[in-house]
Amino acid sequence: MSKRIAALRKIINENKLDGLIITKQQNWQYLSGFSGTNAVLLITGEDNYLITDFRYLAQAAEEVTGFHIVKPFAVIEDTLVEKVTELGLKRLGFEDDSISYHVYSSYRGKLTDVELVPLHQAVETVRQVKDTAEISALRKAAEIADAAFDDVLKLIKPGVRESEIALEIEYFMRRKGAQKPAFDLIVASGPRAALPHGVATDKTFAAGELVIIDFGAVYAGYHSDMTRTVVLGQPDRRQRDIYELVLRAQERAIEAIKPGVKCSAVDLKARDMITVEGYGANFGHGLGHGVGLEIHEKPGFTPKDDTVLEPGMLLTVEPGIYLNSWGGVRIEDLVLVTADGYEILSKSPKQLIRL
Ligand SMILES: [Mn+2]
Repeated sequence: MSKRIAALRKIINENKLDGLIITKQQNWQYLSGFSGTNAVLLITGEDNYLITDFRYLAQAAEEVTGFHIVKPFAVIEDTLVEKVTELGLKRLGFEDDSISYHVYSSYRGKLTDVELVPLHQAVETVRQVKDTAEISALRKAAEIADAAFDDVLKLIKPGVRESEIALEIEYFMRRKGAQKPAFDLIVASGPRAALPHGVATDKTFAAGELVIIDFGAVYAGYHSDMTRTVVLGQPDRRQRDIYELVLRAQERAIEAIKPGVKCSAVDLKARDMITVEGYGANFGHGLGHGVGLEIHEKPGFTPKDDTVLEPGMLLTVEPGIYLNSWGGVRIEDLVLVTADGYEILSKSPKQLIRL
């Protein structure tokens, strides 16, 4: 039995369940290996079932081990009801934030003598700690992004559109083996750099502007995430000062990362430094987030997340300062928690690059 299934069995025992249904795509992929888009898993104390539809039967047979693959009669929800009834399960856990009210109501109506127990982020909590196979996929996703950044720098100059840079990065990453970009690429220049999530537009670059580029690759299902801020020409005093402050705050936070430290404490390392310099209100988001099968995962480097770091956790560290109509600076790395500290998986240079 895989470690991942063993962790689920533990959740089943702790909650005194007869079984657990998994309805979130990234969670069924994590547990079974199945990468299709329609499935439900039923994990009992003894056995594992994957129900998918006709389109995916051959794919499931190829990708999945350790599960009975169940052919549906009609829709997968009805097949699940049949299976639960056949196995005589009486207390069934479900994922409370990945099931629609419609589907829940249908189960409620059809499984009249089954107790449905909501579980919150149970598999997501297991997924916080990555194993070696996951880390190597994440490492590769970060490598592809680093290569794309190095490649695209020569194209960033006054008159070029943000969207051309986004397209070039995406094309490069896919040629290097990425399945797709990790999210809609952020290329935000000049005043638009004040938008923390400024997806690339048709705006053209102008001399003297800061440009925030935030992107990642998906490799074998796993996401990378990195941000660099560059300047077109010579930076002025304020651009230099804010860049240096964000960089120092980022490095200070990264240096605090090791097993046993609370996520909130790492956030505070960067936030304190930025606040002391008077820009606390201009850093309005968390310091970072977990990354894996999803671009945003547990845990988070936020003031409220007291999760204790463990080896194998992988998070971004991305402080930023944003000033309306002026622009912004963000620097983001992908950082793995190791047995005695940290390892930075994104390798692109962090000094202010002048183009
Ligand atoms: Mn990020």
